[in-house]
Amino acid sequence: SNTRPRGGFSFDFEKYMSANGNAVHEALDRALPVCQPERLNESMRYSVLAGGKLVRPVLAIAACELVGGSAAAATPVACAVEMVHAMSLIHDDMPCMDDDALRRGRPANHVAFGEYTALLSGDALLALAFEHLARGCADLGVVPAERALRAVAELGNAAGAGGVAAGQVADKASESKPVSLAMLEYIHLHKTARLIEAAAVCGAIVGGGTDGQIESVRRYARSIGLLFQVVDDVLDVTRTSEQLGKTAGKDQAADKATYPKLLGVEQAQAYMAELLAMAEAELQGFDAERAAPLHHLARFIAYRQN
Ligand code: GRG
Repeated sequence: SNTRPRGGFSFDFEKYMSANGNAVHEALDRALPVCQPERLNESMRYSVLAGGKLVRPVLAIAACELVGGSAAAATPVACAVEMVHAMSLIHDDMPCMDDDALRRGRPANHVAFGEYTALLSGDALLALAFEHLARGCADLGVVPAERALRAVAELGNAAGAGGVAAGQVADKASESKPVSLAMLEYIHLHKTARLIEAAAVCGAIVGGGTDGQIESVRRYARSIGLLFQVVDDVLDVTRTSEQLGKTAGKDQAADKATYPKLLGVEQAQAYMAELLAMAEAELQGFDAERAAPLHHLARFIAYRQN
């Protein structure tokens, strides 16, 4: 996806994703050393270091660069957000939640390490996220303390009762019940979009963005976060059987509310286009070259095929 837009510069999105993804992977590897207690640390490393697409960390870096910050300044935020994401997946797969034995094509954390270790490695990852964010910003010396504190507060709100945990409670509580479009939107805005939003917002905060820039980034990320979920729902209906074979087991429970079920496939697809347009509109006020990664990321989410 090498494109040469109006500005005359070229931008290679795949290269951007893999270069930044590799850097984040190395930083996460350093943040999670193999140490005592061995089993707990192994369990934490198992879920953080294996196979995630690292969309949230790359988004944090891109938002930081959008407002003129360096990728290095965003690295603690990028790692912290991925730790929160990984712990949410560990807990999500546990028997008291979705009870999934597989994650990213291999045994879920509680299957590989046992239930209490999975629960505790999730807890430890949530704590480490904030330790790492605070310590990482302090050690770097390029993020003013006031900005680091704002990022800590943003991530805390996103993970907790104002965000992911709230979305998950609402999701569980509405299982096997009729779900309104407003409730479906509430669930996805909290369970999925809020952490994506926090990744971008924290990136823009540590990058030195103005309040106006940070709020534009927030609206951009909220739209792509919701888009991520609508696309997921639509792919679930439109995926060909050949693609289904590759992702067997990923299709949703028959009784789960989805956008295509509530809106119909065509209207759900129209909503996807609307969310993409809303996201890209937020980037208009920024330097085109610096905004290129975020344009590509939005389209990557909108046009993915599985
Ligand atoms: C965060 C404090 C706290 C508690 C967790 C279990 C729970 C409460 C929430 C569930 C959150 C959840 C599983 C949301 C779905 C998020 C989602 C869209 C995951 C898939 O994201 P990808 O595709 O995954 O980025 P990879 O595997 O690429 O990392």
